[in-house]
Amino acid sequence: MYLRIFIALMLGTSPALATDSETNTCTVMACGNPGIPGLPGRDGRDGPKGEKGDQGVQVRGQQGFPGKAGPPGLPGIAGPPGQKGQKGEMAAITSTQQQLTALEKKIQTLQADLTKYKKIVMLQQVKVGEKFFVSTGQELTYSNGKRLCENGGAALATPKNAAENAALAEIVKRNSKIVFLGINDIQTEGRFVYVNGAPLSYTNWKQGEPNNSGNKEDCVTIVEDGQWNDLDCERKTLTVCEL
Ligand code: MAN
Ligand code: CA
Repeated sequence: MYLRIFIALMLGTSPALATDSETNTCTVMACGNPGIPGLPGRDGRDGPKGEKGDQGVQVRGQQGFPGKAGPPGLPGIAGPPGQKGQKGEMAAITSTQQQLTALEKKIQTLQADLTKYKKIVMLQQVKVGEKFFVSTGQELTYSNGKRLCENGGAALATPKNAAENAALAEIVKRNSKIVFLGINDIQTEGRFVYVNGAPLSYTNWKQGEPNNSGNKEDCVTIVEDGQWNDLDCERKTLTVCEL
């Protein structure tokens, strides 16, 4: 500045004529001490838009609380029926108790029946040694009685000794009915044999018997006193079998 002023003086030109962006507000003669700074200028215009910045690091946040329950859905189709459940304990006990009571009642009835049948059997049969004489309760001809016994796996009563004869006589007395023995002389008149054809090993004829009365007595009966009498095979007597 001072250099310019000096040059101006030397060239005879007025510094005032010198125009300059820094000096056009004052003249050489007017410049003194600097004045106070002026007010700030107005804001400049906005600059051009900057480039987009880098995407920041994205950190996933924590899961939030569950939302409220939605409205209930429509009912589904009914499934197939399940398997039958087990009986309740009490029901099972009650059922067992009822079955037990029913069984006890049945046993009582059976016991009463058994006692009765035992009496019936005792009255119908007599045991002598290993042999049993059993009454069938039926009055039949010799052949029908024989068949009845044999069909039952037995044979017509055939006492082979005094003890057996006495036992069979007991049944005759109880029933007040004579009984056919498993003895006959059908094959040969006057020759009595067992059903198997063997000759008799024991007899207990009543005095005067066998007399073949009417020439038609080929079978043998035992009467109440245990004695024997030959009789018509077609007569009907109490059928007693032996086992
Ligand atoms: C009498 C006797 C027996 C005979 C019977 C027939 O009792 O003559 O010998 O068997 O009659 O009914
Ligand atoms: Ca006779």
